[in-house]
Amino acid sequence: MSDPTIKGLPPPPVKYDGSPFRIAIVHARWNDAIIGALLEGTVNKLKEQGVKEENIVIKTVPGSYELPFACQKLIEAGKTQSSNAAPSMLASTTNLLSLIDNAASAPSANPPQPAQSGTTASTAPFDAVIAIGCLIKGSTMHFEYICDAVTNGLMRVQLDTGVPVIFGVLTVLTDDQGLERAGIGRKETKGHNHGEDWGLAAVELAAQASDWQKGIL
Ligand code: RBF
Repeated sequence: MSDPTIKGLPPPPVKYDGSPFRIAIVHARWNDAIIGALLEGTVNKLKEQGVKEENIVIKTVPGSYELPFACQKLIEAGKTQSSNAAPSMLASTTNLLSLIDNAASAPSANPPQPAQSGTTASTAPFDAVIAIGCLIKGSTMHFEYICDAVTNGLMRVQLDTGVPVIFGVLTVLTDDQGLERAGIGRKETKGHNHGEDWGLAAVELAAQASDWQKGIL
């Protein structure tokens, strides 16, 4: 008998091409068995949608509470990296002037690195960021506070930066709920790996946001 459930994500109306996009993933390390499976599901789906492996940047933070800050900084870093890699005419003029102004000053501790030869990795700003974490309820109010802060924080980052931030944070009441939502349940039904949905959502939002940015509806 087919599953009578009506819950869940149907396939997108069109298949979006992920090949032009650069996607960042930031994941928490708490509850690492669950996180590992979610990360794998996310990356596999991104690649299935055409995102190039070299254009998937993965960073980690200790816990989910750190995710909003890390996403915001990574989005900024992507923009900075992009402007360092391809300076505009105005920026190059400014850079030349600053060379004269700063001729006697000490060199930067972290000078921009040239692209490694042979790599085709993009240095464009990120088209979407996926925040992955798993919060499991304990016996205190900690869970409620972190869930609330992370959810609001991630929403704020995407609205403030204009870069889609995919909410890949499980907020579960038991270990089993977490394992099942990562597709590694202990019962006969392993459950569904929600990382796959997050990979799909990232490509869909990146494609739509990039069109909308150009005025294409
Ligand atoms: N981080 C998670 O990503 N998932 C958790 O289930 C989780 N549970 C926590 C429970 C307690 C009691 C504490 C103190 C922290 C927990 N964290 C968890 C870590 C939290 O997100 C953050 O990394 C730390 O609070 C440091 O800012």
